[in-house]
Amino acid sequence: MYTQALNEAVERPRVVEDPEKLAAFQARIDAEEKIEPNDWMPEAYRRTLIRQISQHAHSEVVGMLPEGNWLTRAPSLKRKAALLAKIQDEGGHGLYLYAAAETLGVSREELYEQLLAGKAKYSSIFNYPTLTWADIGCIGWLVDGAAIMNQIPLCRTSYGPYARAMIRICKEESFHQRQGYEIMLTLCRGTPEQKAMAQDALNRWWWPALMMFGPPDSESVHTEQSMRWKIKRFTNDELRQKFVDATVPQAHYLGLTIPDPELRYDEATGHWRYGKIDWEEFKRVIAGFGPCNRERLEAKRKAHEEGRWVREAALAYAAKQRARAMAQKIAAE
Ligand code: FAQ
Repeated sequence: MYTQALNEAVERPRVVEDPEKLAAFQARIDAEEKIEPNDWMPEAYRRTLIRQISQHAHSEVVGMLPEGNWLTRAPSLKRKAALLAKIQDEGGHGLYLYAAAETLGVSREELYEQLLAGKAKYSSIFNYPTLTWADIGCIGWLVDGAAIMNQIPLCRTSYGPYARAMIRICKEESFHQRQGYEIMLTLCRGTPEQKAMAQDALNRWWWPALMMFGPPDSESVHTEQSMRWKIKRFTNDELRQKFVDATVPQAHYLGLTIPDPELRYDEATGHWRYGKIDWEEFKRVIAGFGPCNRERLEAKRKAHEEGRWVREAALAYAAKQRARAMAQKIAAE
């Protein structure tokens, strides 16, 4: 489950590319031109994008589940409305991203089947449980915060449809981050029990949030090539450091303690230095053995099955409309 290196169904035979075309392609990338769906592109560039964009889309739709857990228990109508809107946004992000992936010659159904079969990856972070209301604050503050740090540079990614999708997504993620931080602020200014709940959530989400940026650069198999193609603009470690630098002062403002005894400010570089990340835990989670991997995929499969009649009804309705339009056209001729 959840261990496949690359979506099997979208893997194409390795091709030997024409060196002249490759050089011209790289020159376009170097000149900061956007690559569009009908442009020539190396097969490996196309595969890399399908892999990254589909994993990203899957993350958005699986990411709806941990928050969905708190919809019926949000502490007020206002909180419930905001959470509902946020979760709907994530569904929309999935939609834009699947649509961007489709421009590369793969169908949304094919990609979704890969997810349901447990063969496609999605972000490790969504395999952790949401135990208290403070977890909803932490998801907005830290998970959306990490997502924005990673996604702002993707607005300048070299593939046009992905870059354009990311612009809208980032605007919405920014609202998500603020609603999460505001929940944390309210809890931290509340009763001692509420503040303790906020600290407990931070303790559980901090390290998984750092893992969202992917393995360290020394172990990242795709970074070098993706940077050359300007799909990625920063390495995993660079973005992780930016996130830590931005987030530590926010935790201090909340009066919370980052659960890292080795965290210290490095005057010489102006960066917050953090302790060792448990990469064994990361590997376990992406291999399918995180706390909620099984639950997440089961929920997605159940929703897909329960939505079957809606898809069938929509297709039947569209077919009926087409037949009617055709009959009217014939009658008019
Ligand atoms: N979890 O060589 P690299 C969100 C995999 S959206 C699982 O460094 P790359 C919104 C990686 O796929 C969050 N797997 O790979 C929201 C690769 O496996 P493969 C998602 C991970 O692609 C908020 C292998 O490890 N965001 O949160 C993870 O150059 C709140 C080697 O890694 C995106 O997808 C991980 N954390 O860099 C929704 C952003 N990290 O394919 C709801 C776009 C790495 O060879 C609520 N993606 N892996 O089998 C990216 O920027 C990149 O794909 C990285 C990984 C940076 C994630």
